[in-house]
Amino acid sequence: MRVLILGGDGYLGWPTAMQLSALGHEVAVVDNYLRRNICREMDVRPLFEVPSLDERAAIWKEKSGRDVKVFIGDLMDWSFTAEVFEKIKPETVIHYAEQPSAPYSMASRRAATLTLKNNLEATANTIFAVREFARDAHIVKIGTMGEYGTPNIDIEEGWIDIEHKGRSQKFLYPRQASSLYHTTKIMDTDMLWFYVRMWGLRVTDLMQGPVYGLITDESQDDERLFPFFNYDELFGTVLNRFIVQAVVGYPLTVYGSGGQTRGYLNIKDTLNCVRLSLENPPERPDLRIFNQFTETFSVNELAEKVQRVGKSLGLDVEVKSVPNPRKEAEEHYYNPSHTGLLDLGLEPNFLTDDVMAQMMEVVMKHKHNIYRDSIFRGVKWD
Ligand code: USQ
Repeated sequence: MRVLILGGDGYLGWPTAMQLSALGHEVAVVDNYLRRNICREMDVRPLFEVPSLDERAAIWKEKSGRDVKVFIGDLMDWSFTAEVFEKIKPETVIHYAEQPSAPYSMASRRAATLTLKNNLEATANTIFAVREFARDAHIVKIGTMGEYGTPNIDIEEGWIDIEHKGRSQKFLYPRQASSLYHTTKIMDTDMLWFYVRMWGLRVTDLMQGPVYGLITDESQDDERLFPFFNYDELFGTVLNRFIVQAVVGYPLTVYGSGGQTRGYLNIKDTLNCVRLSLENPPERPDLRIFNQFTETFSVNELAEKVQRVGKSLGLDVEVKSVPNPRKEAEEHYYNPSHTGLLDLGLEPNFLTDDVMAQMMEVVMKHKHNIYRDSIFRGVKWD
């Protein structure tokens, strides 16, 4: 299949490109290095240097013999977007090309408008380019479980049947996010649903929880192919942060009371969920939604696990509650369904002690790179 990955430089984009390329798909990647630039601007760094996309494609070619085409440019620029889509004529478009940090989106007016503009315009241009150059393409879009927030009722997989005054209809499940970043993902979903109705697109919107991990099958024997691994407050997801904090002797930063519960998944499962969606496309027109996570944990449960596994490796891990910089429920009901991807054949990689110990061992090798000042910045939501 001809696959175009938007946001191919990111934490998930590059590992996805390698996996699909290894499976024999024709893969092209697009990126404008937004994440690299924001990291530089905000003075945060991933755990290890990541070669440029062209360099990574060359390393991958040398190892696998396979080509990944690279396009560097901005999807907010229509002429660039049109040129890429016209050249590649993708059968599947995987759309990761978003400013992905909730804390960054809350940091300033400039960060907020950048997030809004980038995320909505890149999505709009993708939709228009599909209509113009790849009419039948399947769009696989990364959404977020954060679109739903933490409602006091069970979370369904994207849709809910409402009965009202004796009549009924299926609607998008109610969404109420707790950051501007998450809100742009709600807007993306609404936009995609609008154009599914107008133009008959076929879309899979993957409501993903926080991802952890850094090794995938294609990168395990070559660190030059590892993805970005951020542990700073802006771009690091909570478990990746806790692993680094444990290694460097920084007390684990549990925000508030630590009862915040989310659905988590291993980076290997992100790749498998995206691959399963690509291999099993919906018929046109459809907005198919899957909830993409494998297990739920509270922040306290994650901290307790990291502390226990850290101790078994001889690390002295302290857990410390810090005042929550975010506005979010710290104790809440959370029961989201997630059967769609399991039905397609997902075999989850669960968060075992071995998985955490393996992550800690890799991080220990790079301990000298850890930049303590970036671990906690206290970007306030209000
Ligand atoms: N948290 C802590 N301590 C920390 C960092 C986070 O207690 O040092 C808490 C947060 O307050 C939150 C939970 O851990 O309650 C998860 O935070 P996170 O930073 O791992 O995840 P989040 O900001 O919600 O965003 C991440 C990804 C985003 C994705 C989202 C899925 O960066 O791209 O959309 O996870 S979800 O959270 O389900 O919306």
